[in-house]
Amino acid sequence: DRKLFFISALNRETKPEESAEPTVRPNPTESPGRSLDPCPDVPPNLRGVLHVEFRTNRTLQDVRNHVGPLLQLGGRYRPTSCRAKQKVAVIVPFRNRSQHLNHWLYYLHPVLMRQQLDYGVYVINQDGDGAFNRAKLMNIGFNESLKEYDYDCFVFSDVDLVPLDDRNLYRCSDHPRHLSVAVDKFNFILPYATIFGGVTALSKQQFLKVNGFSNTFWGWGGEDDDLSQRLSYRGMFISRPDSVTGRYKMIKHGRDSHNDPNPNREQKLTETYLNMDTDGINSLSYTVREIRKDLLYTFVTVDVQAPAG
Ligand code: UD2
Ligand code: MN
Repeated sequence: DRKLFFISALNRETKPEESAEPTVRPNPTESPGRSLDPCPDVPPNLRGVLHVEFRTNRTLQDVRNHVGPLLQLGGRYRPTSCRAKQKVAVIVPFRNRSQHLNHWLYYLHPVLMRQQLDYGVYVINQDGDGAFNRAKLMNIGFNESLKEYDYDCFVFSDVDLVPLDDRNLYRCSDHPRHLSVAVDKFNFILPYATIFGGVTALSKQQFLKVNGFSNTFWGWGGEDDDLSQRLSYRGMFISRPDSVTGRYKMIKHGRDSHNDPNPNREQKLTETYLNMDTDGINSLSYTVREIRKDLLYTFVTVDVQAPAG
Protein backbone atom coordinates (compact mmCIF):
# COMPACT_ATOMS: atom_id res chain seq x y z
CA ASP A 1 0.00 0.00 0.00
CA ARG A 2 1.65 3.22 -1.18
CA LYS A 3 0.23 5.41 1.53
CA LEU A 4 1.42 3.13 4.30
CA PHE A 5 4.80 2.89 2.69
CA PHE A 6 4.99 6.65 2.58
CA ILE A 7 4.13 6.97 6.24
CA SER A 8 6.70 4.43 7.34
CA ALA A 9 9.32 6.09 5.16
CA LEU A 10 8.49 9.34 6.83
CA ASN A 11 8.84 7.83 10.26
CA ARG A 12 12.20 6.57 9.28
CA GLU A 13 13.31 10.04 8.34
CA THR A 14 12.16 11.71 11.49
CA LYS A 15 12.95 9.31 14.33
CA PRO A 16 16.31 10.51 15.60
CA GLU A 17 17.65 7.23 16.90
CA GLU A 18 15.80 4.89 14.61
CA SER A 19 18.75 2.65 14.15
CA ALA A 20 20.27 2.62 17.57
CA GLU A 21 19.17 -0.30 19.60
CA PRO A 22 16.85 0.74 22.33
CA THR A 23 16.54 -2.26 24.65
CA VAL A 24 18.89 -3.46 27.38
CA ARG A 25 22.09 -1.63 28.08
CA PRO A 26 25.01 -3.93 27.63
CA ASN A 27 27.48 -4.24 30.43
CA PRO A 28 30.88 -3.66 28.85
CA THR A 29 32.69 -5.66 31.50
CA GLU A 30 30.86 -8.82 30.46
CA SER A 31 32.20 -10.65 27.46
CA PRO A 32 30.21 -9.79 24.33
CA GLY A 33 27.15 -12.03 24.23
CA ARG A 34 28.41 -15.26 22.80
CA SER A 35 24.91 -16.45 22.09
CA LEU A 36 24.16 -13.60 19.67
CA ASP A 37 24.55 -14.02 15.94
CA PRO A 38 27.32 -11.97 14.36
CA CYS A 39 26.24 -8.58 13.03
CA PRO A 40 25.76 -8.43 9.24
CA ASP A 41 28.69 -7.32 7.06
CA VAL A 42 26.77 -4.25 5.99
CA PRO A 43 25.03 -2.56 8.91
CA PRO A 44 21.33 -2.36 8.03
CA ASN A 45 20.45 1.09 9.35
CA LEU A 46 22.99 3.35 7.74
CA ARG A 47 21.73 6.59 6.26
CA GLY A 48 24.40 7.44 3.71
CA VAL A 49 25.02 11.15 3.28
CA LEU A 50 24.77 13.11 6.53
CA HIS A 51 23.98 16.71 7.27
CA VAL A 52 26.71 18.22 9.43
CA GLU A 53 26.54 21.71 10.88
CA PHE A 54 29.07 23.35 13.20
CA ARG A 55 27.50 26.76 13.50
CA THR A 56 25.30 26.00 16.49
CA ASN A 57 26.87 26.07 19.91
CA ARG A 58 26.64 22.65 21.56
CA THR A 59 27.22 22.03 25.23
CA LEU A 60 28.31 18.68 26.59
CA GLN A 61 24.94 18.42 28.27
CA ASP A 62 23.19 18.87 24.90
CA VAL A 63 25.26 16.02 23.57
CA ARG A 64 24.59 13.83 26.61
CA ASN A 65 20.86 14.39 26.14
CA HIS A 66 21.12 13.59 22.46
CA VAL A 67 23.16 10.39 22.55
CA GLY A 68 23.66 9.54 26.21
CA PRO A 69 20.75 7.18 26.88
CA LEU A 70 22.29 4.44 24.76
CA LEU A 71 25.81 4.73 26.15
CA GLN A 72 27.65 3.15 29.01
CA LEU A 73 29.95 5.26 31.17
CA GLY A 74 33.20 5.99 29.37
CA GLY A 75 31.63 6.41 25.93
CA ARG A 76 31.09 2.67 25.52
CA TYR A 77 28.54 1.00 23.33
CA ARG A 78 27.82 -2.37 21.85
CA PRO A 79 24.87 -3.51 19.74
CA THR A 80 22.31 -5.56 21.62
CA SER A 81 20.78 -7.46 18.73
CA CYS A 82 23.94 -8.99 17.30
CA ARG A 83 27.59 -9.62 18.11
CA ALA A 84 29.78 -6.81 16.76
CA LYS A 85 32.41 -7.81 14.23
CA GLN A 86 35.16 -5.77 15.83
CA LYS A 87 36.04 -4.23 19.18
CA VAL A 88 37.08 -0.71 18.32
CA ALA A 89 38.88 1.86 20.46
CA VAL A 90 38.44 5.33 19.01
CA ILE A 91 41.39 7.48 20.06
CA VAL A 92 41.17 11.28 19.91
CA PRO A 93 44.29 13.41 20.59
CA PHE A 94 43.28 16.49 22.47
CA ARG A 95 44.18 19.74 24.17
CA ASN A 96 41.96 22.73 24.65
CA ARG A 97 39.44 22.03 21.88
CA SER A 98 36.26 21.54 23.93
CA GLN A 99 33.88 23.01 21.38
CA HIS A 100 35.31 20.75 18.69
CA LEU A 101 34.96 17.76 20.98
CA ASN A 102 31.29 18.54 21.61
CA HIS A 103 30.55 18.59 17.87
CA TRP A 104 32.61 15.48 17.32
CA LEU A 105 30.77 13.54 20.02
CA TYR A 106 27.40 14.80 18.81
CA TYR A 107 27.96 13.44 15.31
CA LEU A 108 30.18 10.45 15.89
CA HIS A 109 28.29 8.53 18.56
CA PRO A 110 25.15 8.00 16.46
CA VAL A 111 27.27 7.02 13.46
CA LEU A 112 29.32 4.50 15.44
CA MET A 113 26.12 3.05 16.90
CA ARG A 114 24.51 2.66 13.49
CA GLN A 115 27.70 0.97 12.34
CA GLN A 116 27.05 -1.68 15.02
CA LEU A 117 30.47 -1.44 16.58
CA ASP A 118 31.49 -2.61 20.01
CA TYR A 119 33.39 0.57 20.75
CA GLY A 120 34.80 2.97 23.31
CA VAL A 121 35.89 6.60 22.92
CA TYR A 122 39.19 7.66 24.48
CA VAL A 123 40.09 11.33 24.53
CA ILE A 124 43.78 11.64 25.31
CA ASN A 125 44.37 15.08 26.76
CA GLN A 126 47.90 16.48 26.83
CA ASP A 127 48.55 18.12 30.19
CA GLY A 128 50.48 21.38 30.47
CA ASP A 129 51.54 23.74 27.71
CA GLY A 130 54.60 22.03 26.31
CA ALA A 131 54.89 21.31 22.60
CA PHE A 132 51.94 19.24 21.38
CA ASN A 133 52.64 15.65 20.40
CA ARG A 134 49.74 14.16 18.47
CA ALA A 135 51.48 10.89 17.66
CA LYS A 136 52.55 10.16 21.20
CA LEU A 137 48.99 10.79 22.38
CA MET A 138 47.86 8.15 19.87
CA ASN A 139 50.33 5.63 21.28
CA ILE A 140 49.12 6.42 24.79
CA GLY A 141 45.52 5.91 23.69
CA PHE A 142 46.42 2.52 22.26
CA ASN A 143 48.10 1.53 25.51
CA GLU A 144 45.49 2.88 27.91
CA SER A 145 42.47 1.53 26.01
CA LEU A 146 43.99 -1.95 25.99
CA LYS A 147 44.22 -1.86 29.77
CA GLU A 148 40.42 -1.69 29.83
CA TYR A 149 39.21 -4.03 27.15
CA ASP A 150 40.44 -6.45 24.55
CA TYR A 151 40.16 -4.06 21.60
CA ASP A 152 41.27 -5.44 18.26
CA CYS A 153 40.93 -2.32 16.12
CA PHE A 154 42.06 1.25 16.73
CA VAL A 155 40.64 4.27 15.00
CA PHE A 156 42.78 7.37 15.41
CA SER A 157 40.83 10.56 14.78
CA ASP A 158 41.48 14.25 14.92
CA VAL A 159 38.89 15.98 17.08
CA ASP A 160 37.88 18.31 14.25
CA LEU A 161 36.96 15.73 11.58
CA VAL A 162 33.37 14.60 11.14
CA PRO A 163 32.38 12.13 8.40
CA LEU A 164 29.77 13.23 5.88
CA ASP A 165 28.68 9.67 5.09
CA ASP A 166 28.01 6.93 7.62
CA ARG A 167 28.87 4.19 5.10
CA ASN A 168 32.47 5.08 5.92
CA LEU A 169 32.88 2.31 8.47
CA TYR A 170 35.07 2.90 11.53
CA ARG A 171 36.49 -0.60 11.29
CA CYS A 172 39.79 -2.21 10.42
CA SER A 173 40.52 -4.10 7.25
CA ASP A 174 43.26 -6.24 5.74
CA HIS A 175 45.50 -3.22 5.34
CA PRO A 176 45.77 -0.07 7.43
CA ARG A 177 42.93 2.17 6.44
CA HIS A 178 42.84 5.88 5.77
CA LEU A 179 39.27 7.08 6.27
CA SER A 180 39.47 10.85 5.74
CA VAL A 181 40.15 10.79 2.01
CA ALA A 182 38.06 13.76 0.90
CA VAL A 183 38.21 16.61 3.40
CA ASP A 184 36.43 19.89 2.62
CA LYS A 185 39.54 21.83 3.66
CA PHE A 186 41.44 20.09 0.83
CA ASN A 187 38.55 20.68 -1.61
CA PHE A 188 37.45 17.06 -1.19
CA ILE A 189 40.49 15.61 -2.91
CA LEU A 190 43.34 13.50 -1.62
CA PRO A 191 46.28 15.95 -1.44
CA TYR A 192 48.88 13.23 -2.11
CA ALA A 193 48.88 9.46 -2.46
CA THR A 194 50.67 8.50 0.75
CA ILE A 195 48.78 10.83 3.08
CA PHE A 196 47.83 9.11 6.33
CA GLY A 197 46.66 11.97 8.53
CA GLY A 198 43.21 12.80 9.82
CA VAL A 199 41.29 9.61 10.57
CA THR A 200 42.92 6.17 10.26
CA ALA A 201 42.13 2.62 11.36
CA LEU A 202 44.73 -0.02 12.22
CA SER A 203 44.23 -3.45 13.70
CA LYS A 204 46.23 -4.25 16.81
CA GLN A 205 48.46 -6.45 14.70
CA GLN A 206 49.06 -3.81 12.01
CA PHE A 207 49.83 -1.21 14.66
CA LEU A 208 52.33 -3.44 16.47
CA LYS A 209 53.97 -4.47 13.22
CA VAL A 210 55.17 -0.87 12.74
CA ASN A 211 55.87 -0.29 16.44
CA GLY A 212 53.03 2.26 16.52
CA PHE A 213 53.65 5.96 15.96
CA SER A 214 56.93 7.74 16.60
CA ASN A 215 57.02 9.46 20.00
CA THR A 216 59.47 12.13 18.89
CA PHE A 217 57.49 14.48 16.63
CA TRP A 218 56.96 17.61 18.73
CA GLY A 219 54.70 20.30 17.25
CA TRP A 220 52.74 20.27 14.04
CA GLY A 221 53.35 17.96 11.11
CA GLY A 222 55.33 14.97 9.91
CA GLU A 223 54.05 12.37 12.37
CA ASP A 224 51.36 11.19 9.94
CA ASP A 225 53.85 10.82 7.07
CA ASP A 226 56.22 8.99 9.38
CA LEU A 227 53.51 6.42 10.11
CA SER A 228 52.75 6.16 6.41
CA GLN A 229 56.42 5.37 5.77
CA ARG A 230 56.46 2.80 8.56
CA LEU A 231 53.56 0.99 6.90
CA SER A 232 55.30 0.91 3.57
CA TYR A 233 58.60 -0.28 5.08
CA ARG A 234 56.69 -3.18 6.63
CA GLY A 235 55.09 -4.11 3.33
CA MET A 236 51.61 -2.83 4.01
CA PHE A 237 49.39 -0.80 1.72
CA ILE A 238 46.92 1.94 2.51
CA SER A 239 43.31 0.98 2.05
CA ARG A 240 40.69 3.68 1.49
CA PRO A 241 36.98 4.16 0.90
CA ASP A 242 36.01 5.85 -2.35
CA SER A 243 36.02 9.63 -2.49
CA VAL A 244 32.25 9.89 -2.10
CA THR A 245 31.99 7.69 0.99
CA GLY A 246 35.18 9.20 2.38
CA ARG A 247 33.99 12.79 2.57
CA TYR A 248 34.68 14.79 5.74
CA LYS A 249 34.03 18.19 7.17
CA MET A 250 36.79 19.77 9.25
CA ILE A 251 35.86 22.36 11.84
CA LYS A 252 37.56 25.61 10.86
CA HIS A 253 40.42 26.55 13.14
CA GLY A 254 43.69 28.44 13.26
CA ARG A 255 46.98 27.03 14.52
CA ASP A 256 46.85 26.26 18.24
CA SER A 257 49.44 27.73 20.53
CA HIS A 258 52.29 25.36 21.38
CA ASN A 259 51.75 23.46 18.15
CA ASP A 260 53.95 25.36 15.72
CA PRO A 261 55.21 23.51 12.68
CA ASN A 262 58.00 21.19 13.70
CA PRO A 263 61.18 22.53 12.05
CA ASN A 264 62.79 19.07 12.18
CA ARG A 265 60.02 17.23 10.43
CA GLU A 266 61.59 16.99 6.97
CA GLN A 267 64.87 15.74 8.41
CA LYS A 268 63.09 13.27 10.67
CA LEU A 269 61.20 11.83 7.73
CA THR A 270 64.49 10.78 6.17
CA GLU A 271 65.23 8.73 9.31
CA THR A 272 62.02 6.77 9.73
CA TYR A 273 63.62 3.54 8.63
CA LEU A 274 66.49 3.92 11.09
CA ASN A 275 64.32 4.82 14.06
CA MET A 276 61.13 2.85 13.74
CA ASP A 277 62.29 -0.22 15.63
CA THR A 278 63.37 1.74 18.69
CA ASP A 279 61.02 4.74 18.68
CA GLY A 280 57.41 3.76 19.12
CA ILE A 281 55.08 1.76 21.30
CA ASN A 282 58.05 -0.20 22.68
CA SER A 283 59.75 2.97 23.97
CA LEU A 284 56.63 4.80 25.14
CA SER A 285 57.00 6.66 28.42
CA TYR A 286 54.44 8.98 30.04
CA THR A 287 52.55 9.61 33.25
CA VAL A 288 48.80 9.42 33.61
CA ARG A 289 47.58 12.40 35.62
CA GLU A 290 43.90 11.55 35.69
CA ILE A 291 41.34 9.23 34.13
CA ARG A 292 37.85 10.66 34.14
CA LYS A 293 34.81 8.73 32.95
CA ASP A 294 32.11 10.78 31.31
CA LEU A 295 29.06 9.16 29.78
CA LEU A 296 30.38 10.27 26.39
CA TYR A 297 34.07 9.36 26.67
CA THR A 298 36.98 8.31 28.79
CA PHE A 299 39.14 11.39 29.34
CA VAL A 300 42.76 10.51 30.02
CA THR A 301 44.99 13.41 31.02
CA VAL A 302 48.66 12.65 30.50
CA ASP A 303 52.06 14.18 30.99
CA VAL A 304 53.84 13.39 27.71
CA GLN A 305 57.21 14.61 29.02
CA ALA A 306 57.54 17.43 26.52
CA PRO A 307 61.08 18.78 26.12
CA ALA A 308 61.76 21.97 28.05
CA GLY A 309 61.67 25.32 26.22
C1 UD2 B 1 46.69 17.84 9.68
C2 UD2 B 1 46.26 16.37 9.67
C3 UD2 B 1 46.37 15.84 11.10
C4 UD2 B 1 47.79 15.93 11.60
C5 UD2 B 1 48.28 17.38 11.48
C6 UD2 B 1 49.75 17.55 11.73
C7 UD2 B 1 44.55 15.80 8.00
C8 UD2 B 1 43.14 15.90 7.59
N1 UD2 B 1 44.87 16.32 9.21
O1 UD2 B 1 45.71 18.53 10.46
O2 UD2 B 1 45.92 14.49 11.17
O3 UD2 B 1 48.62 15.05 10.90
O4 UD2 B 1 48.03 17.93 10.17
O5 UD2 B 1 50.09 17.30 13.05
O6 UD2 B 1 45.36 15.25 7.29
N2 UD2 B 1 45.12 19.06 18.71
C9 UD2 B 1 44.49 19.52 19.87
N3 UD2 B 1 44.97 20.64 20.47
C10 UD2 B 1 46.03 21.33 19.99
C11 UD2 B 1 46.64 20.87 18.81
C12 UD2 B 1 46.16 19.74 18.17
O7 UD2 B 1 43.51 18.93 20.33
O8 UD2 B 1 46.41 22.34 20.61
C13 UD2 B 1 44.67 17.78 18.11
C14 UD2 B 1 43.27 17.83 17.54
O9 UD2 B 1 42.69 16.55 17.61
C15 UD2 B 1 43.57 18.22 16.11
C16 UD2 B 1 44.80 17.38 15.82
O10 UD2 B 1 45.54 17.42 17.04
O11 UD2 B 1 42.49 17.94 15.25
C17 UD2 B 1 45.66 17.84 14.65
O12 UD2 B 1 46.01 19.21 14.77
P1 UD2 B 1 45.45 20.33 13.75
O13 UD2 B 1 43.99 20.15 13.62
O14 UD2 B 1 45.93 21.64 14.19
O15 UD2 B 1 46.21 19.97 12.41
P2 UD2 B 1 45.70 20.08 10.87
O16 UD2 B 1 44.29 20.51 10.79
O17 UD2 B 1 46.69 20.84 10.09
MN1 MN C 1 42.59 20.21 12.03
